[in-house]
Amino acid sequence: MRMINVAAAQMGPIQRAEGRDVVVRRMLALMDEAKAKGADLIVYPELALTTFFPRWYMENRADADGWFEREMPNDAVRPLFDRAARHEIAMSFGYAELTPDGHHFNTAILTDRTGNIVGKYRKIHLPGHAEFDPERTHQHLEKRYFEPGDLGFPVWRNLGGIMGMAVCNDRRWPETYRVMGLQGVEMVLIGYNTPSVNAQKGDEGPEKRLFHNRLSAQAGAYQNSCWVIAVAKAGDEDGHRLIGGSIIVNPDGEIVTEAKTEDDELLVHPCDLDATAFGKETIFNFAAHRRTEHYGLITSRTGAIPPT
Ligand code: CDV
Repeated sequence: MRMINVAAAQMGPIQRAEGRDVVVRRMLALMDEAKAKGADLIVYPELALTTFFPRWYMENRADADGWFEREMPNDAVRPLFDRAARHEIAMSFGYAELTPDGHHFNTAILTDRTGNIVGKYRKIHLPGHAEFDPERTHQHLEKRYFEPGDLGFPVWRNLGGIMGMAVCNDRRWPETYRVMGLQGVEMVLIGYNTPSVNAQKGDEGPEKRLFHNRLSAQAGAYQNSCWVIAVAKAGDEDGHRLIGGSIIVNPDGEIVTEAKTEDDELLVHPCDLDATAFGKETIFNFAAHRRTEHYGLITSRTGAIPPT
């Protein structure tokens, strides 16, 4: 058995006025709890250091730059890196990245047990819109504030396994998991901020949204025979509610633990990476069963074109 004790660190709401110092203190408390419970890896959500700012429209795009990190680690998050190294816990969290040459990404990083960054992923599937949309009950301006990620879906060897990352909306797309599956991924780490109500369909509330969250993560795990760790930022941020429902899903697609609150809440579960082998060697033995000669449309066509 290759066991990794994984801590999914769901975070409750972060208000717009709250600074990174307050947030990092909460993240440290979750990390201490994870250490006390024997965790090897702690996974925090998408945009873990700030409120989910893409809900706020800023006429001048540059006014949003205060939400972005210009280097990683920086002074604000150094305590996280130091504590993780002291506890010998690997960690992953999401943040808004502003590169030295002025590019904006919705990014997640992965460290090893010494606090060294071993992996970086930039969100590829950006939901929402770029301009203010009066038709929506709330704004979702990721297409205004971020560029699509430019790093693909890499995987890394860490803690004796093969790990990949995705960010929020990526989890709804089978391509996300399959590209990592084709690199032998054994564990996919995903943070999310999902509004409790669909901005374009008021009767799609938290129950349906939690169902889609489970459906996406469970399908991705099963169809690629890997663990999926899906971690929410949840609760009421300045009157805008986000779903909780953080889950750890095993390579059979079964949920092994699920968050009960919309607050800071730690789920810890022992994940055996060797449990990924059976599915990878049988029903989802890609080398034996995939028929790439029939998959061309997946990469040659973006939108659906029905027959005339
Ligand atoms: N942060 C996100 O990517 N949120 C989307 C919402 C807009 C649907 C999600 O897929 O959860």
